[in-house]
Amino acid sequence: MRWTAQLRRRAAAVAATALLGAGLAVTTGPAPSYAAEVTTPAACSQEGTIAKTLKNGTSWYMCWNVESKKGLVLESVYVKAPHDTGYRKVLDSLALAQLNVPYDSGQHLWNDITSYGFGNQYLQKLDPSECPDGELIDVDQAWLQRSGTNSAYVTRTLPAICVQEVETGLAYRSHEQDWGSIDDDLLFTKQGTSMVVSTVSKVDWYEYQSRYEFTDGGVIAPSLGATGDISPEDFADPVYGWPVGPGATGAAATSHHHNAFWRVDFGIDGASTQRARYMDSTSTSTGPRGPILTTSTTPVTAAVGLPMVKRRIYNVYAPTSENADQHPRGYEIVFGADDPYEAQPETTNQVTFTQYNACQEFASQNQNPACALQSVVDYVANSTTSNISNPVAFVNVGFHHLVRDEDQSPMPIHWQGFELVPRDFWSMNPLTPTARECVNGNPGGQVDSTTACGWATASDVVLSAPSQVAGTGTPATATVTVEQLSGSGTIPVGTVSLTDGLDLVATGVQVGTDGTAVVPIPASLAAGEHQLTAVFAPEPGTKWMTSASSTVPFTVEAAAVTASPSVAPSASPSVSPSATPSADAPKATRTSFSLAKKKIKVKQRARVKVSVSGATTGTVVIYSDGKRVGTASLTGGAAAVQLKKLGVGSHKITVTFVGSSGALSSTAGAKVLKVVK
Ligand SMILES: [Cu+2]
Repeated sequence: MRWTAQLRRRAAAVAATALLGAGLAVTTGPAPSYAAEVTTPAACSQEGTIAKTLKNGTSWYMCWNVESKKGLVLESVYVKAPHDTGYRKVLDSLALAQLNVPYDSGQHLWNDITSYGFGNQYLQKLDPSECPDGELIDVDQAWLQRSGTNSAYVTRTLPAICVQEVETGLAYRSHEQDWGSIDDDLLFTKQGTSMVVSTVSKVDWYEYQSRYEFTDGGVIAPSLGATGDISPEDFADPVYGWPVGPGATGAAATSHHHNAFWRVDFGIDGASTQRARYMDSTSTSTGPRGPILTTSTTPVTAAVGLPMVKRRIYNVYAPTSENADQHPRGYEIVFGADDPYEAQPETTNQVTFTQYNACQEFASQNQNPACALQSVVDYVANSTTSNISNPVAFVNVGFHHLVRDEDQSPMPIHWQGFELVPRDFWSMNPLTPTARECVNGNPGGQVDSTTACGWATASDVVLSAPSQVAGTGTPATATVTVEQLSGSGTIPVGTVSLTDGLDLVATGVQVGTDGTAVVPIPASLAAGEHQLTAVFAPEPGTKWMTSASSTVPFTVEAAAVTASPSVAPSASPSVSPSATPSADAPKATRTSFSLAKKKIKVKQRARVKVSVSGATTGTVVIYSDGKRVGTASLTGGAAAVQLKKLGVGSHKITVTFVGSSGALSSTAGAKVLKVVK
């Protein structure tokens, strides 16, 4: 599924490139006043690179390193949205800066990062089962291990970083439906994914997952998950905690805070000047139906510690880097659940902004000798800057752990973290579908992409055969149907291209007045498996919009080798001429389908469920009275299809499975669909 989506995107990109090459007009937005976009980010000077293009087309690129105290450090974090031509930098670096754990009894106060660390012996080897569908990255380590008066130089390599793409559910949904109507119309919906980069470190009884999520919507979400076991050294009077053993008065596990700090060194678009500010929305008076909130912006010019305030947004932006709407690109710091610990000065503030200073690496007990043992409080007190231009945020997320019975061995993981959310980094949702790209500013009512952006199309492709022999005299053809989805046109005007992954197979075939184009598959197509996609490119100047078909497999068999005269007639007689190579004969299939409703209204679109036994993938085509009204790709031998709108009357619906190299085609007999006014 994932690869299919990528191929489709690539296909569309190739078609777009082909159009540019042909010198056709392409409209673009106003040029940004500043562009630090790069085709490929600079190679990593640190240990390695993490780069991934997510299912919806958003790409992330960054360098990683594991340091003895901080553990995983991510540097030079770049993002590229599907419609972007290049990458832009978001962060210079991102890492944990402290994990401060004071116990409520006052008996213990740990600083897990600076006193122990997430690297060295604390970094855990990950089992492949901990990184499902992901990639484990080996980390080379070297450190001096002290044990009493002895010390030994330890080197080891262990799989310790997991990089995964995970499902995140609904990314967006917008249904072009009239108010109060239950009729289906254009639906824009997408399921999202994220790249997750994580490590596990074990510090005494607790085990921590350090997790960084990078969503296809451009969000970066650092978080820390605590699991392992509760501290056996911290059982005391129930007034400081909660009983977790039998009975009400037994030993109680002492409550404690987990005060996690991250150091975020912003690098918005690589700009030399960045600014920090925060926006507060406060209630000042009451309007006729509810309170009035006004939003004020406060620039951060000097280093400052800022306490948690409701409805406050912290924002770092690059004044010279503007998006297509002439708004400065930036990111904001967004908090979910946060319970800051205010009993010590360095954990009181939620965000501490400072001017970048290389020696300020940790939020407290700083380990860099140039500003040894300092904390965020000292950074603010010692700062002389009154014009911050390279902001670093120390972000503090607190979690007060009042231990539960359920927190016993192994303790379920509990999370704390925050999000770095793009604020005007793009002028639109980075996943905006083409048909919504023109919706910018006040939509002026219910969004109607039919009139706002152009006329949506859908492309389908059916191959005349699932395969051909290389160099054949009678190549197979691809019949491409371009269907109008919205707008007041009738037959889409433009040309059709056929792509195979990144390769253009055929191009420039005009769509006929019947809405179809027959594209010959070149006889020269190389032997092997191909994944063909049809892409409709509208005639410039029309309101039609581009669309790509789903991908269909196509096999090109190698041409038979002509008998060479040098083959001696004495060829071993033991080879039976009837011994044909065991090419699997295509399997017979059986197609069946059901109509969701036997009777629908003329404004509605019928739905059909198709199942094909004997095939799991391939294309099915739905006909009404012999005319194509829908196609779909099978998933696991089944497909659900929404048909084109049909005229009033009775229609004979049939379904054909097109067949593939491994499965023969089959057709299901007619069912009657009634369409009424
Ligand atoms: Cu805890």
